[in-house]
Amino acid sequence: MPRRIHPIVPAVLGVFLLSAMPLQAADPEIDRLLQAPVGKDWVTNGGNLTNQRYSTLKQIDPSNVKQLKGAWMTRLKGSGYGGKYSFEGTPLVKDGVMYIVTGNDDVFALNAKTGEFLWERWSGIDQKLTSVCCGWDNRGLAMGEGMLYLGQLDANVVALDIKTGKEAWKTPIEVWQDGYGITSAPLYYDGIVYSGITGGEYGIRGRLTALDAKTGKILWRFYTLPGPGDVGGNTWPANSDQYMHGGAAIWNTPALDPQLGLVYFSVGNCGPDYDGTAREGDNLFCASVVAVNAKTGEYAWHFQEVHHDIWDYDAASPALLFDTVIDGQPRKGIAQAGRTGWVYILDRTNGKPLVGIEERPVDQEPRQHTAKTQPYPIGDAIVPQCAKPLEGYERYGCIFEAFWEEPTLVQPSGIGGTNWSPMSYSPDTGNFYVPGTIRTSAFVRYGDTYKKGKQYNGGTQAAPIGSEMSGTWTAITANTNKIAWQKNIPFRVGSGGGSTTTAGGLVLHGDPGGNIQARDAKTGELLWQFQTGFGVEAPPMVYEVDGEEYIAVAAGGNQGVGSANGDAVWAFSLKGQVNPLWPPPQPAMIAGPATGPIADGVNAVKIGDNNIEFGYFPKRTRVKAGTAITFTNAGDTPHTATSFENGKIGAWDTGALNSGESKTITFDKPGNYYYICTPHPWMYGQVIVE
Ligand SMILES: [Cu+2]
Repeated sequence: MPRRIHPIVPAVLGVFLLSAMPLQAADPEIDRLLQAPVGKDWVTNGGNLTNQRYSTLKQIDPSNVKQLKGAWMTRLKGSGYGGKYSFEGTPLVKDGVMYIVTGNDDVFALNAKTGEFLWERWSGIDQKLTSVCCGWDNRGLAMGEGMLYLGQLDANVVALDIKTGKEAWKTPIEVWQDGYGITSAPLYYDGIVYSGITGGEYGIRGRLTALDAKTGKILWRFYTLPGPGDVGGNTWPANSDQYMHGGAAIWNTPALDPQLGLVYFSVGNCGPDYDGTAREGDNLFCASVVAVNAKTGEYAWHFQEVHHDIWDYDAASPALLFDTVIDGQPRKGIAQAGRTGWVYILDRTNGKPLVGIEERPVDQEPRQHTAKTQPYPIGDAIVPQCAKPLEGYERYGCIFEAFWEEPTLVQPSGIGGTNWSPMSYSPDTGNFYVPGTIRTSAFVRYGDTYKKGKQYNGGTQAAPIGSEMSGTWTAITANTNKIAWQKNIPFRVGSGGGSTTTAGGLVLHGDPGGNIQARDAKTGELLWQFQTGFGVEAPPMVYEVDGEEYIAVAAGGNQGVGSANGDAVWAFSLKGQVNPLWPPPQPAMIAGPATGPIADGVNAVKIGDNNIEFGYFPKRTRVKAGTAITFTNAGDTPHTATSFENGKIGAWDTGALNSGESKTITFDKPGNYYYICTPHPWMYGQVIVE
């Protein structure tokens, strides 16, 4: 029987014991690729265990990148093709075969040289899930032991035979009806599959789950919300079960250091998102980077980026491991790009800041139990961190500005900064390549009661009608946390596809307007772009077949950004012959419903119709004074139509409408009435009353 490591053995000793044992890896080849620099194959979501998304291939470089054309483009038979989906998966490639998962959790194997279908596995997932907070998506796959691994929106982890796509095992790690789901790509290493979990908007108890790769048996769970007596348990109110509903989801693939024996992951927002009244304390491990023993799940260290989060400031982007030199000393680093707009750079042996992070006093709101101080990394933020004044709004401020029930403008919004999107790291330049969103939110608190499986937000945050939204691409130098270069761009990419970088000296990334783009890693200069025909909101990856280098990316839009939906995978090479497509409709750069046609005299508004889920139809309607308008939820998840006037909400409100429910509101006075959906505050509608 294998020796069981007693939980009180410190992590560092546990590692010693493990490395002293002569272990036979379950899949030596995949384990070797996972620990090596990425070359011909790309076998895990972040490229290898570091999540650096750095490829050593260099056939394509700044001198020839302009010649790139499509080698092939394959439409995935309508999988994930509908307005409720986002296409966020990174393809994996091994031995000339590409594997890709769509927002419907369907998996396809393609010939990586030609794009031809080899097999397909349709998830058959329940189309009536009510636990999907923010669009149907899946960020990718893992592989090992002759299987592919994926997490599904219905909270199952599934293993497929890599040769046929046939299901090998399926393990529910939770119950979707209770608000749980999986959007992250799992990580495979040394016989274990690691999976995150979603539900930060549903009052879940977040965790990392480790499963036996062969059988799917759950080996251990590390709860991101500690109970009484656990490390961090004293950061929740005593004699309260609030920690059981505090969110702290894991959106992304962990990173893993085999030498240190630690697995690292970023942890999402606290629940209820915008209401801190019932959760006095720092609320670990919300908005944190956490390290645990990779074999046992024992706590090793944590770093909290936002104490007592009330702004939805998740740590959502994947944690990234890198090595650097500071003051002449080689250091083992870990970095995470937060929604706050900062990159947090830490020592991965102990979680202590590597460049420097200061605790500074911040604005206070006693009713929210705001933390007295917040961590301010030394260095540069990748987006502005102060909201501009706006007519109609009395309260505005910088990051960590506290709020109560009066609308308060804060930038970055809770969307980021950097949202789920991965940054990349080039050991050649020593830079991180960080996607950023510039967007201001009007935060309001209103309180909520926990009900199992229901949205549990306690407030909302919509961007003011007419406010500008854009983005940045920034190179941040890893050993100084300073900007090496920065480019302002028209679209929000902080929740877009993130970046990938190469030894050829390129930074590759998508664009919500439909292009895949290549920049010079040293200068940020845009060297090449190619119109794919759909919003590119997934991370590119790089591989080689028969001596030829390819760049591949999924192109299928993002419902939160409003970029064009699709079901395409593109691969590019220097010998490619396929030409670009026409540009799709562009996503909004101004918040609100104020584009598109006005429906005259329409007194019935459907919510979530046509498989779009997160929208109103019509978005704008014009009626005579005294008209009663009926709002009907034709979607699957509960929605509201809630009045939104200069950030104030609820002058009129349908309340939460379940699927099929309606509510009628009579508009007596002429005027212009904007509204939002409070749990999905990127949904806007407008009623013009004459
Ligand atoms: Cu909604």
